[in-house]
Amino acid sequence: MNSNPSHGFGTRAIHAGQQPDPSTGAICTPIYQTSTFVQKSPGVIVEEYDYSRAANPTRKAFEDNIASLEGARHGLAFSSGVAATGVVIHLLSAGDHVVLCDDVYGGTNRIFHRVFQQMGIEITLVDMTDLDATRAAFRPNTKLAWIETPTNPMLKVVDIAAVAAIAKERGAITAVDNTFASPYLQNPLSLGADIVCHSTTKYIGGHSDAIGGVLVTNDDDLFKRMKFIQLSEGAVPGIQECFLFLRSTKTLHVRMDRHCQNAMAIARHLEQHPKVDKVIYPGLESHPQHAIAKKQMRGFGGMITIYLKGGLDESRKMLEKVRIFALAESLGGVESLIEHPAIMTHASVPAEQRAKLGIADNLVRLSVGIEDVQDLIADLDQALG
Ligand code: P1T
Repeated sequence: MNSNPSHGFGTRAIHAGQQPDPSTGAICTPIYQTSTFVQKSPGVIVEEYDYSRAANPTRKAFEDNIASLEGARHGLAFSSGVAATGVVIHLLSAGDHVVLCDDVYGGTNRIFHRVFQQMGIEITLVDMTDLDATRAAFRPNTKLAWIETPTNPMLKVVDIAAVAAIAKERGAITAVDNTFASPYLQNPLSLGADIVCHSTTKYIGGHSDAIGGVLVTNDDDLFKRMKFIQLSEGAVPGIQECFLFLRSTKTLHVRMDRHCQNAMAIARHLEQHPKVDKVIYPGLESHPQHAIAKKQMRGFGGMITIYLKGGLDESRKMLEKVRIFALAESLGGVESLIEHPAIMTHASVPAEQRAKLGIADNLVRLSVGIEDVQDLIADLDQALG
């Protein structure tokens, strides 16, 4: 049982990074629940393992698996998506400049502006769907372009190849938060990005039962530097989490197909709904970057953002009435979730920026799960009714 880069996604999802346990034949990679590893003689270690903050076999299997799914040579796992994000920013030094996608997860916005800006990192927010504005945002000291696509929560689609080419020309690296697409739908390294980041809490974990993050890269030097930061800062995932993520990637392709199918049906339904003002979904022809989504994604994902007719009262009414959709932060699990970005996931984004982005009181975000779609549609209809 093994896997190589020429295998299809499903085969790699199930096999990459794993082989039967050599001592027992166990088909699943064991949970190596150990903090340390016995040495034969001082400094003489078995394989690469001396201490689990540095490396652990269950974590290594997950890191290799996710690297394979992104078409990368190297993978690194972290205790959360924001921990992974922080490691990329730690590649920079005071005085360096970042061109940051203007619409990103609230916690990403917060770590850039409220943790790293005060340490001397300079930041320019830009609407990366506007390539002229993006080009103009670069400065001589720009070291990093941070893309999120599709964006959270406005589902803007950024042309990864175009922005990565601009960054390269200007001597900066490009990192892409690929959480909303998952490696099944989009592989930014193949489009010129240097680093891919995921919150594995979302589609990769897929069951809303674990928090984690990963970084992958093909660049040996970036890998060495990020591995050093992983070791030095120690924001590594627990071993049980690594096992859960490794178990979950085996069904990622099957789950994502259903997420995409359900989301498309719901987006089309809501487009016709009298209580809905506007539906934002990259798979709809009405989406302003639909052509880019078609070019760089293999499917349009499970996230939908809608504007209701009305304001906060109408949003509250709907969000309190859902029965199958659960009112909760997060996304990407098998169960459908719904939330209010302005009050919940993006409350930490300054009100002025929220207003600029369109994160209004009548904006509602859906994470469409893999339940039966007719039940989901009926639930939304009764909640809107
Ligand atoms: O929650 P954590 O695993 O630390 O991941 C942070 C993160 C990073 N990137 C994106 C695109 C994200 O959406 C998130 C987390 N997002 C939510 C919790 C949310 O409800 O949007």
